[in-house]
Amino acid sequence: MPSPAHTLAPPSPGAPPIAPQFEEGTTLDRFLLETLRGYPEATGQFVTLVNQVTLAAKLVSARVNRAGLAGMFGATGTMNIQGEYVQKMDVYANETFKRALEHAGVLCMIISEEEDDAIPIPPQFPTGKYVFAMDPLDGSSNIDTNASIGTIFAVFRRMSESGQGQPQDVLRSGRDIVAAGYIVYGAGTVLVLSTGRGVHGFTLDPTVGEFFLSHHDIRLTPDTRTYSCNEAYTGTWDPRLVGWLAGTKDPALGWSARYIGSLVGDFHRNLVKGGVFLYPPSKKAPNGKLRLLYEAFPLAFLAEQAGGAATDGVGPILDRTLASLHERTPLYIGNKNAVDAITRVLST
Ligand code: P6P
Repeated sequence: MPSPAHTLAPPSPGAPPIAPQFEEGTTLDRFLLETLRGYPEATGQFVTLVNQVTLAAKLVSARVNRAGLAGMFGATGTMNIQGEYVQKMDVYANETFKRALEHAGVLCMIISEEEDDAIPIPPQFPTGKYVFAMDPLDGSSNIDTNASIGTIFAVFRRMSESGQGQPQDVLRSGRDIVAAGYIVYGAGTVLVLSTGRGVHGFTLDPTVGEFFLSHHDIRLTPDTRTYSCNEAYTGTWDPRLVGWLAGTKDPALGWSARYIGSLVGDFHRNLVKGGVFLYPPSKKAPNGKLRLLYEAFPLAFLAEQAGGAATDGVGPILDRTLASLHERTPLYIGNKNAVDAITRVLST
């Protein structure tokens, strides 16, 4: 009989779900079932969605871990809409997530960094109530160096009534996101997820094929003394930002720099240990390099859920409304006081 600490009493009508306390070794399935028990409207479609995401994550993780042996290093020779050379692993990850998701009857459309247009649900499968936007394998150019890479995703509840998703289902405000997460394929494979009640990390035990709760309620403290950016581009940055960066060089302040050049790896380190990540506009990327829908939006959702912040230099990323599927944005994200300081510098 589970102890009272691990069994959610149904919340009184109108009360928010009680944040359950979980012991280590809790599986992702149990975490979802017990957490979502507090959502009377939960229909099980979300649990199904997450289960299919974790299936795809296990398959991609296994392939990433032996990419060098499976001939999966390197590029395919083709270029995607982003003007980037598509890596073999990008194609594998994109196909694996699509195949895992499209038949589950929980989505009305999928948007992928790897595909120009929104992906409809094949006619032989039922549609569902969610929209799934993903970067199936961000940072994949780093795979040949064994650096951490990852899958990033955001989930919206559809606006249209039924059938295939419509443009209004995805051209949305970041505030409409109902869940977001990423899977980082590194020394271990870790799924970090938020459904709007905090941020939690689950580590894959490949010997049993289960994700187990490993990071309960990840929090970002207000301050940090770590920054992540590609300093080689500061020559084309806004001078006010160059001034902020120069200020971190004061030895009395004790700042340090950490930058992998793989967004999920950089963000995960900053989420777990603290840090502010900057990808400003530059001559090479006048609107910033990172994509709003399936990179900045989901990571901003996680950052805010963890007590941090994310802006485009003007205002909160989540206040933005998507105008086109693959639009880019500047991104400043991490511990709140550092993000606020950068935003202030850019507003004076
Ligand atoms: P740069 C990887 O190509 C990526 O899209 C992100 O994962 C990463 O944060 C960024 O580009 C790195 O860009 O210009 O520093 O190589």
